[in-house]
Amino acid sequence: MDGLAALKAKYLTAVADAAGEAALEEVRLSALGKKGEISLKMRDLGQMDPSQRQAAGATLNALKDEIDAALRARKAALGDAALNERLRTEWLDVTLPARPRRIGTIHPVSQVMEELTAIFADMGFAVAEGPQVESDWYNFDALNIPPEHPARQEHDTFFLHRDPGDNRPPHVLRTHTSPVQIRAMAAQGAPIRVIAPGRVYRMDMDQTHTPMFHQVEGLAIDRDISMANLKWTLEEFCRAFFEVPSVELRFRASHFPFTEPSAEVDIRCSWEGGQLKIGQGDKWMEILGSGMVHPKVLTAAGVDPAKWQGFAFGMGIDRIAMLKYGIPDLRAFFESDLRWLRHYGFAALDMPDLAGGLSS
Ligand code: 2U9
Repeated sequence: MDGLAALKAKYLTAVADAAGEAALEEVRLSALGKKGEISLKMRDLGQMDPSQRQAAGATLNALKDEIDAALRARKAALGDAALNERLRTEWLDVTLPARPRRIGTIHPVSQVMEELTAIFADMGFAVAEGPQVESDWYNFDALNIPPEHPARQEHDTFFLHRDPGDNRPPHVLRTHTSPVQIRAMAAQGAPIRVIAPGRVYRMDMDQTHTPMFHQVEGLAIDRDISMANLKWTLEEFCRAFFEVPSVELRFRASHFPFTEPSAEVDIRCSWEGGQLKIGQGDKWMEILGSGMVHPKVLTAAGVDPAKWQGFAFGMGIDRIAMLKYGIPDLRAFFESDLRWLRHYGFAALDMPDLAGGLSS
């Protein structure tokens, strides 16, 4: 049994040098495995005579036990080191605040309503609200829209069902938010400055029209309000809303039953590479309608047109939302597609205000 001391030194060194559990297992196999060096020496004992075998057997067994013990100790040490390394790297600070997770988003229409409310509030306009089901008096008569006017026809307006013989005046889904302002004037009188944002309904459905859409209308009545005040107000609004340093508006004579004179308003813009720029360029785009409130409308709302006068305007919220945020398809607004909402929606709690930059 020569060389046992060398064998012992070789394996104890190999055990100490094993860098990981796999290397250690290789050392175990080459020493104590079925064909390992120590195991083969054990097998050789069979060829020895009994006296030699007894002495060599005891030495070999002691060597085997010693290597086995070294292997176990090294294995335990490697296990401890691996655990310590995991404990060092895989830690969790349970005192950290929870990760914010967006549960939902603010619809572009809601965002734009908040934005225009902030802008007009800054100019002294209050928000007025009213019913979406209106009597035809508030929706049409009070606004100087005569019975034969096309907007009153069955195919443009949603009329509520009436049983045969029920002769109460018809009710409609409001076709504009103007009745809200009739109610506000009737309740508050003049002077008054309000905007009326909200849902309106018209029997129309194609690429650019949905049967329900959103409008904002504005009304300012005082002793000496003029078209000049209207123009300044609309310019201020457009500059703040489109977040550009300056805008230019162009008034084109038009006709509405509820305003006299009436004007459609275009904004200077450019279209380059499919990109709309507001405030510069050589194109004009219609964005709203406006005018001086018709004396008959003031009278219907209980305001004396000999003492008071003022302007009104109206615009489509969905359309200005599409223009500002580059949203191509109107109909997607009302499809409740979560992917669309996540893409075009706004973070909750990001309330627009003028000081903080409206949509930043
Ligand atoms: C009262 C008196 C007058 C509101 C006005 C317009 C012109 C107008 C359209 C814009 C696009 C409707 O959404 S749209 O299709 N509106 O052109 N609206 S003046 O005039 C009023 C409102 C209330 C008491």
